[in-house]
Order: sequence, then C-alpha cells, then structure tokens
Amino acid sequence: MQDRTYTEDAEPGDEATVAGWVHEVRDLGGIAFLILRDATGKIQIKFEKDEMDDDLVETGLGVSRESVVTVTGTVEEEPRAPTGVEVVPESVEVIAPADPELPLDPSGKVDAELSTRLDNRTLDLRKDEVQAIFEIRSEVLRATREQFREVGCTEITTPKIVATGTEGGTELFPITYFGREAFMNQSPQLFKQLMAGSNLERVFEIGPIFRAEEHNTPRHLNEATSIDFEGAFCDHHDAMDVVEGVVKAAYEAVAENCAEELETLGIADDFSVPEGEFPRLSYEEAIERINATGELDEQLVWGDDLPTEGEKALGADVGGHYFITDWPSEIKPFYIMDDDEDEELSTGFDLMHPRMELVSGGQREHRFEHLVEGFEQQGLDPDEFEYYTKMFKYGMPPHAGFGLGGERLLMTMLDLDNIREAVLFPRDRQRLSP
Ligand code: AMO
Repeated sequence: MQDRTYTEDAEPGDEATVAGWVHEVRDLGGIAFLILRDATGKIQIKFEKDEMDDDLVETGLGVSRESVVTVTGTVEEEPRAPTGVEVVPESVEVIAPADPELPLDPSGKVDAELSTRLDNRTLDLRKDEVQAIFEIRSEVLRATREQFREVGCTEITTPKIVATGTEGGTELFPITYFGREAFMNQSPQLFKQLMAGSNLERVFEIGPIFRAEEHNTPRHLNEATSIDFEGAFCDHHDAMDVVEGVVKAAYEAVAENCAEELETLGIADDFSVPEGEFPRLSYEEAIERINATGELDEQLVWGDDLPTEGEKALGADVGGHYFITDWPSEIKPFYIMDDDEDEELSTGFDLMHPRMELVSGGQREHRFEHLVEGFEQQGLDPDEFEYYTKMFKYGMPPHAGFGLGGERLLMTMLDLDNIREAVLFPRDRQRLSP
C-alpha cells in the first residue's frame, strides 16, 4: 500500500495514513480512542465527538475489535498517549471487518489453551509476546546462517522425499512415490556427508526433518527444523567448536538485536550469552556424575542411554551448556566413526542444555570397508545405500558434523515450557492441520 506509515514512524506534524488492526475502542463519553495495532506497535486515534463529523465518529467507534482499518489524519504530540503521539483522524476506512465472536482474545486479557492458540495462529500472533518469539526465531536463523558463512560454509538444501531412513527404522514416515515406497527424510545426514566429499567441503542446511516419534512430549515434534553442519577435514573436536560458535552467535545476536522482544517476554533481566568454553565431559564421567547426584532409582552402567531424569540431574549439576563425548560405539549410528584407540568408544558427541539435548554430532566413518561393515552390524542392507557408499570409493576425506534442533535451541534460550511455542504450525501426534 502506497503512503502507508508504520505506527512507530508516525511523527508529530505528519499528515499520515496508518493501517492495521483495531486493538481496542475506548469510549469515555465526549472523547473516545481507537487503538490501532500494526507489526511495529500501536497508536492512539482520538475522536472528539462534538467536533467531528458524525459519520467519521460512527465508523471509528462502531468497528469491531480486530477489524482491519486505515486511518488518515494528523499526527500530534500527546504526552498522555501510550506512545507520546496520537492521530486526529480525517477519514477512517474499514478494509476488512472482523466477526465480533473471536476464537481467542489477541489483547491477551483472556488466556487461551495452547490447542486453541495453535488452531488460530493468525490471531495468536497478534499478541506481542507470541510475535516476539517468532521475531527472535527469525533473528536466530539469520545469525546462524551468518556464523556458518563466517566459518566458510556453503548453504545447501537437500531432498525431503527419500528412499531410505538413517536415524532408526521405527521413526520413519512412509509415503507413496509414484507407486513406490518412499519416506519423509529424518535428517540430511547422508546428503550433507556426500557434499563434504565434494569441492564444497563445508556445508550447512537449515530445513525440516521428519520423525514419527513415539513420544508426545513438550520437547518432541514430528516435524522439526534441523540446523546441520558437515565439514571436510574436520574431526569431532572441530565440529564441537563450530556448534559452540553457532550457539553463542545466536545468543549474541538476540542479546544485541532483540532487546525489545526479550522485554516483552519478561526475560530481559535473566537473558545472558553463554560465556567461556562449554565443558566437554566424557560419557563415562557423565554417568558417574549422574549416579553421584542420587537422583535416579537405579545406577546407570556403561552402555546405557542417558534417561531424561539423568540428563536433568546432570544439567542441574553442570549449570550451563556442556558436551558429552566418547559415547559407546554401540549406541551411536553406523555413520559415526569409532575412536582410533578404543573400538568400544565412538567420536560421537551431544551438546546439552541443562534442560535437554540440543545437538548430536561426531566424526564420520569415511573408509569404505569400515562403513559397509557398520551397515551390516546395524542390520542395514548396504545395497540400499549404494548411492551413498559408492562415493566413499572416489576420494572421501575425513569429515565431521552435527545436527542442532532449531526449536530446542529457541525453547531453551527463551525458557519456553513447550516446544510447540517455537513453531508456527506444529506437527505432533494429534495435529495435522493447520
Ligand atoms: P539426532 O537424531 O540426535 O541426530 O537429531 C539432532 C537434533 O535434532 C533435534 N531433534 C528433534 N527436535 C524436536 N523433535 C524431534 N522429534 C527431534 N528429533 C531430533 C534434537 C537433536 O539433538 N544425523 C544426526 C545429526 C548428526 O550427526 O549430524 C541426527 O539427526 O535437538
């Protein structure tokens, strides 16, 4: 729309047209206010009933909440107005009237259940604190991309419809692809490795991953955003350095550019950029420390996966982001390389936030024979992965990488209770639309 002024840009003395939603109409008798809201904020429109044209007053005050209007008038200084200015209207046009029966209250005065909010995301996003989450999400993704470019990575996008799974068979979503069985991709794992072996060398991808998770929990989604990295001539230590840089860059960018959003979310005072190196604990140390907390009914033994309560106990003990390294090879996937000196150990690592796991990564098995053996050990048919394995015969350098859960990064950064708060239209066991 031509000549439209955002509410935050309206300056006293301007002749301006503002456009947005009717946040509230406050009728005080002889004087009344319409509060108009747009992406940048709110502005007060003043109606003096005795001094203005009746039609204008009627239109301005009769309009239902959340209708879309444009208002043309003079911007004047008004210290008592919430933003210090108000508009004295010459014309008001109702562009799109809203049904007075709203499924939720965008002013936030009446709370709504999460499911009602997710069913009506358009209205939900009209609330400042919900808008703030998605402004921050956008900033996190921007900063992440910039950080990857800083360390020499090329952004790639890889297929989401694939012939094989990589992260365990039970979590696959099958689909029909021209009469053949196909799947929604669980991870760009194999594609990003194939690109680490190309002349691109260092690649990243930010895209959807699909998991038919059994769990319907506050931290699992069936479609999540994965922030993936893969780098040639990198080992797992290098990959840990890269992910540490990315996480810190995301926090720094939010601290620097989202002060208002953090204020809106009520977390500005508690928000801090993680400082110093993230501690790197071995899996063995991790289980010892978990056992020492006494939080678990049964002591963990070598080879156990870390249960959620164990992760929480360790998180509370460490008190910040930390890595768990040197996992037993048997609980890491086929593409993870074993330790050079001890076959029982792998180069796999996880990056943890005190509340939950954010990242898995590791150095990859780049030696053809070892890779094929690994497939067989995990009961996978190497022939099905021939498109992948054969490239390991034509010069595959050592490489390493990681996958970082985008929504989990946001959830932990903003202290959200439920991962669904960080996704516009979440996919979970109950939710397939909108
Ligand atoms: P992994 O399966 O551990 O590793 O996934 C990596 C990270 O992605 C996030 N994540 C999820 N977030 C929300 N809901 C889910 N259902 C979900 N599943 C995963 C987590 C997790 O730590 N290919 C490897 C990565 C690699 O080695 O490069 C992989 O996918 O934050």
